[in-house]
Amino acid sequence: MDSSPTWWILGAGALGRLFAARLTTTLSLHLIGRRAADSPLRYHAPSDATHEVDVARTTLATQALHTHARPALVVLATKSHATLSAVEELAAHVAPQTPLLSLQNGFSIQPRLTETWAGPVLCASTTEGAYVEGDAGVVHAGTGTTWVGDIHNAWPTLARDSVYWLNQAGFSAHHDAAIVQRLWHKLAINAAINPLVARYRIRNGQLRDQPFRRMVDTIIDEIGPLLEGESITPPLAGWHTLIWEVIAATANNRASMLQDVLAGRPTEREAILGPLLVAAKRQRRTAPTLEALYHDTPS
Ligand code: KPL
Repeated sequence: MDSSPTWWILGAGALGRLFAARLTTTLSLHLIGRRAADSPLRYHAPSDATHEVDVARTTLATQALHTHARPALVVLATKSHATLSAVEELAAHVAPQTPLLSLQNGFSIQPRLTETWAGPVLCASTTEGAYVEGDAGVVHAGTGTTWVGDIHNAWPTLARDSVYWLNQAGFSAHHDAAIVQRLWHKLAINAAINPLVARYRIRNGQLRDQPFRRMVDTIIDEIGPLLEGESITPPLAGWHTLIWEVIAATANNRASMLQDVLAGRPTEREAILGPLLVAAKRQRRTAPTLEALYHDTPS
């Protein structure tokens, strides 16, 4: 294994900063955002300790980036809707075969990148929780697990290498040969939680109260058969148990879509609800609850 490969992280939001703060301890790492900065990242660990971490923060156009080694892998940490344009811009700066690791939510960008990017496209599904604090801070709100694989299971060695470096950096990461299942399960969780909490501006745990509880159950009743129609295996304990367990575990969270709405940013409506509506159409099923949710969610 390469003693210290160079990785770039594209996107300096919460996950980009979190991955950068940890990976910079074991890799040669560049965090690429819209602005370059000299100041260190402030990493607020789950233990409550705050560390100043020296991370090279730069932009794609920065000369400093070009004097360094080309990346062995680029982690895509942009929001789903910003990823295609970011990758188009990236293409001018890296070798065409450079492996990508997509951290995006939903199941929209991953198949598109897999079809169009010349090099390997790995996908990750992570339950790490983080939010940004100011220009240079990231709060690691909850430790989780990260699974890495690729849609056609064509790059198991590369996926395992990436997992190795993630674990070296202190994450709990695993290779998943069935990452597509994992991504759809996460999509189901996000679809049942994010649009409702964003619309009603509530924390995840408040979904346990009426009238939200009933709304969540109705959404799950519609999502389950749709996913099974896409050959997605239901979780062992069933969709309701999986989703209510996540709601309980993240009760105090402001979900990412609520954070986006509160900050006036675009939401991931397309990436999360879009694939479900496409599946409904493909399967010739009606999905009135998801249709309504889509229309009531800001884009
Ligand atoms: O992934 C999440 C998100 O905020 O996007 C959940 C699981 C809903 C936790 O907040």
